[in-house]
Amino acid sequence: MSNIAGRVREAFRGDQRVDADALIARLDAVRRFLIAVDGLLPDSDLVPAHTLVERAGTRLALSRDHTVVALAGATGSGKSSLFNALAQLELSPVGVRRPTTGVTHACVWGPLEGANHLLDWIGVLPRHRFVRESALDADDETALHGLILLDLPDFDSVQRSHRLEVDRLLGLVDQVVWVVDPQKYADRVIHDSYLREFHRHRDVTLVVLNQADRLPPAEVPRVLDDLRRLLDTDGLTGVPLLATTALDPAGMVGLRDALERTVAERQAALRRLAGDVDTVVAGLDALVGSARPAGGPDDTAINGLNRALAGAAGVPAVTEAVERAYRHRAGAATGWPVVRGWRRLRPDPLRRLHLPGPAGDQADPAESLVAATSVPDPTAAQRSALGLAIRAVADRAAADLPAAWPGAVTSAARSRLGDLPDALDRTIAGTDLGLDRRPVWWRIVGGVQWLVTLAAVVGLGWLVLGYALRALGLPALDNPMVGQVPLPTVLLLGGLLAGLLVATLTRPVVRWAARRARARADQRLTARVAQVGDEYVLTPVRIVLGSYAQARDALRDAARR
Ligand SMILES: Nc1nc2c(ncn2[C@@H]2O[C@H](COP(=O)(O)OP(=O)(O)OP(=O)(O)O)[C@@H](O)[C@H]2O)c(=O)[nH]1
Ligand SMILES: [Mg+2]
Repeated sequence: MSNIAGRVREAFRGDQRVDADALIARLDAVRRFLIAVDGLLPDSDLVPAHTLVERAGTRLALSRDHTVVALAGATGSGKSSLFNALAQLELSPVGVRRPTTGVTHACVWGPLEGANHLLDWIGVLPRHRFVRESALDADDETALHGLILLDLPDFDSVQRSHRLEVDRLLGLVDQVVWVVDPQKYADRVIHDSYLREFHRHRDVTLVVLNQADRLPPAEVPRVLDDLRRLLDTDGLTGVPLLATTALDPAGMVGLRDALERTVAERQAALRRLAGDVDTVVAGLDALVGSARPAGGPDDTAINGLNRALAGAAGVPAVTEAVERAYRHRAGAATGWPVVRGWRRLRPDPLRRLHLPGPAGDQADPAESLVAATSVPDPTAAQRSALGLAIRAVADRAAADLPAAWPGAVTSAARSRLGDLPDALDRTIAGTDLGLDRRPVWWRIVGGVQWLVTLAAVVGLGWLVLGYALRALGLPALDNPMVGQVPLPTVLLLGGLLAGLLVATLTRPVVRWAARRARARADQRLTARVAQVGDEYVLTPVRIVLGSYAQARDALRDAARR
């Protein structure tokens, strides 16, 4: 027996305490993680985390004074016998017909009232709940006060309902005592399907080799060693392992001691949940990975996006129209007055695109409210260039993220694609193209043109009057002379020539100024289009990257033991 006691002591290694507040903070971090990834990662990957948050919240709220310990194992290993032996009552039927126990039985040490809510949640029917409190016990049983012991059905059952019940309960209890017997302790089902799955719950796992009395005493250590080796392979190194005999009170001492310690520590529930958090965090780790959160879409991709947006929005067509409109309007303002009217008859290139025409020539208010331009729709090539640019932004932004995220980033980048055409059109319509004010120099040149034209008209009138007087035989006008040429002729020819000269000199200036106006409009339009790209493409991407960073931080907090 001393050998077994030694093993038990060795197995209770570490005795790390789990701080309730630290555990609550870790659970809170899992909750933050779930909020951050909501709608971004597949729900199926998040089921264990949601289950944990819900279960842990309920378990901690129900009772921290009780410790729920389950006896689990294959059929006939002696769970019910151990249960009855610990309770010192025949509570759960023990039989030769297999399987015997079909529903979970519970025995509560201490008053039942406090444990009832917990047992309701665990799902043990009231008629299968028992109380281990008797006046006869005196103080014998006080060491186990707070223990709720469960006798589970067999997990290797031919009855599917038994297995489902066991799987459900193993997710809820605070500690599990795995009961094996000398015949089936090496069975693959128990190791592969159950014990291995519990490797993160070593702190709340205990293994007993029951029916030790069926082995020759000399064989017990050998079987225990063999079982220990199997447990090591399962990842359960160091879990308490002891031999029991349900039929003999002396063969129950080790197990009873271990349970008393568990109850006294009041740690099993916290340790179990801490193990659950470890399991969930390990499962989520691949979803978030250790990649540093990206700062955002990079400049090269953003420039490419802006170019593609400008193309799709028809910026080149608009800026070309701006240049032509400038020439048109400047020509109308500074050209030779005789042909100005004719120029005005030609439509303004910007008005043709339903963009603001010359000052005072605004479209009617209803039209400007709709704010739809007639800028040509993007071509198929421009649309596909935009699609590629958006994908490039998403790809660059998600380049370092784990596999689960690039899809979410691409979806975000494309989430408002349908709204883009209207937004771009409204932006183009609402951009001040810089053609509203008429430059002062137009007025000066226009004024000069009027003056020289007036001079020509005066000269012409004067000459016509002179001819008329002569034709009627009336005394001729005494024309003043400029050198050898009469003044009216100077006025007429000089006015005409000066008008032509001013028009000729103005033309290159207008062309240069039109190019400048085009460049200015291009700058403004590109800046406004970039704002649309920021709002409709980059912001959704940044939101997902922000969620990634939050999820990563939350998971890191959740992993902190
Ligand atoms: N010799 C000996 N027999 C035992 C011991 N424990 C249980 N048994 C016997 O093994 C048989 C099965 O015991 P149960 O307690 O019903 O086993 P169980 O694990 O509850 O079985 P299920 O309810 O079917 O899952 C019974 O005949 C018990 O008397 C033990 O320590 N030594
Ligand atoms: Mg049983």
